[in-house]
Parts: sequence; C-alpha cells; structure tokens
Amino acid sequence: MQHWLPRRSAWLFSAAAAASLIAGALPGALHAQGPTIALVVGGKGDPFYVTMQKGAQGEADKVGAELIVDGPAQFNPVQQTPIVDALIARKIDALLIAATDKQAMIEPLQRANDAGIPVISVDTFIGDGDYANGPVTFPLSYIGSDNVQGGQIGCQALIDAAGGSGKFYIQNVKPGISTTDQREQGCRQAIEATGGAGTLVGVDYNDDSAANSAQQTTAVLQRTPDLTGIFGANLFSAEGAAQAVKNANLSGTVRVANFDAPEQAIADLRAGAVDLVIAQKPADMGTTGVDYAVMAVSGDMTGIQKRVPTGYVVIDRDNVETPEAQAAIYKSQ
Ligand code: T6T
Repeated sequence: MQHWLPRRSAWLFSAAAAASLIAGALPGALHAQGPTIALVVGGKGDPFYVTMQKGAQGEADKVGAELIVDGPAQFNPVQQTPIVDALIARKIDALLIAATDKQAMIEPLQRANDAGIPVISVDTFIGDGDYANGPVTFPLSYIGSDNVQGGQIGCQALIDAAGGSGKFYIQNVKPGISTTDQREQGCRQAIEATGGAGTLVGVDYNDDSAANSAQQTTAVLQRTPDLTGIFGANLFSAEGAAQAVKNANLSGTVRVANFDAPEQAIADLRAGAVDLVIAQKPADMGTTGVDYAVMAVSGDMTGIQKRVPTGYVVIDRDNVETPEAQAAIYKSQ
C-alpha cells in the first residue's frame, strides 16, 4: 500500500505540521489515508457499471485509495448533476464519471474542475470527446470503447449474415449520450456502405428501458414482416429487442446484434435469440480510471493519455465457451 498525503490536506498543511513532517513525525492518520476518488456511473444497478465498479474497487484497494461510487437511478443529467455537486461540496480528490449527456454535463463538470478536482471521463465523454483539441479540454482523459467502431462491428455482422443486403432497425437509448450516439453512427455507416442494398427502416429510443425497447420492437416487427436484423445499441436496448423477437417466435429469422454482455445476452446467444454479443471492457475502464486519478492527485501527469480506447471481445456461438469470452461477461453484483 502506498502512503498518501491527500492533495487537499497538503494544501491545508500548516507550517507546524510541515516542520513535524521534516522532523519525521508525520501524523499517523495522514500516513494511512489515501485519496478519495469518486466514481459516478450513468445508471445504478446496470451490470456494465457494476463491472466497472468492481475493476475500480480492486484497483483502489491495491493502491490504498478510498472509492465512493454513486449514480442516478435513471440515465439522466438532471439526476446526475446534484450527485456531482454533492461530491464537489464533499471535497473529493478526483472524479471519474460516465456523463449521462455530452452537453448537459459540461457545466457541472466544469464546476468540479474549477473547484480543483481532476475530472476523468470513463465510458462516455463530454463535448466531442477530443480533450486535446476539441471544444472541451479540461477533463484529463477519456477512457472508453471506440463506439463508432462498435456500431460498425454490430451492423456489419448483421449485413454479412444476410449476404450483404436487407432491412435493419436500431434500438437506441436517447440522443445526447456519446456512446450510444456513436454506435448508431457506426451502424448507419455500415448500412450506407452497402450502397443501397441494405436499408435502415428506423431508429427508436427507449430511454434506457428494456420494456420500452420490447414494446417498440414488437411494433416494428409487426409493420415490417421482412425485417432482417436489429442492432441493440446498449444492454437494455438489446435485451428488449431480443425479448420482442422471442415473443414473436422469430429467433433465427430476425437476427439481433447485442451491444453489451450481461448474462442474459449470453443466454440469448446460446438459445439462438441473439447472434452476436459485443462485450466492452468496463472493469478495465475502472482500473485505468483509478490509476489515472491517483496520478492526477499526486501531480504526476506524465503517464496520463488524453484518450484510452479499451477494446472489445466480440462473442458469437463459436467462441462463447472460450476463457476469453467467459471472462468478458459482465457481473451483475
Ligand atoms: O452500454 C453501456 C454504456 O457503454 C453506455 O454508455 C450506457 O449503457 C450501458 O451502460 C449499458 O446499459
């Protein structure tokens, strides 16, 4: 375990304390206390963030940091903003956050930054995500998947499985979330690249609810009997889409590319209701996030990169039993 002198404590350190430090008499409490790092997730209870938290907690334990985890019940900036403000008031040492909206969360996070709290994006970004040259540059890093690529992987697989053409549908969360916006963009690009052979019949937004997704997908299946494939742009979007396909007895006829890898998606893959599961690496986002926060608190920025892509494990029925695929399945608690 590292021995810490938290940044804020350091600022407040009196001359007398400094003298005793020089004399080798550092108070015991300061020896033991590492930095307090907050992880603010996008949605509480979401297995993606549960898995991220596990990675972050493991790393925090290793380096002797305190980790506070909080997040809104719904994927919503109105609910996430007061959580950020409360953490600013609590004077945390660093903030890791999956911002629920790329515009609406700029101001609250600017407040954190102005209060001297290093801000690091995990999973989602704010602004355009280019923290080196974009409109928003105060976050120290963006650690997360390449989501345009993720959308392309999902929809290209659907297109290839259908022989290069067909009718496709996207289930998505809501506009404004960096990750799912980019996945939709990647999927659209893959469909456009078919030169008209593949068409997008529509996009629906479910507000991060599998029940809404199932309802909307059911309606699409009814009005498009020759639908080829569905791209579920996150865990709940895909879960609802797969449920609707199962309910309509269309498993194997209408293919589903499932972004995110909870246990349910793997069960659906094995049962033939889902054809592809795109697993992100949320635990790695948490681990790197904590490492970066620790570096920022200690004032050593040399190891911090502005962008850290975390990669995927793409799971299908051929590789689902491999150790790599099994390790990539999200944890639900
Ligand atoms: O897909 C993940 C995450 O990457 C996205 O930003 C929001 O939805 C999830 O948490 C899955 O529910």
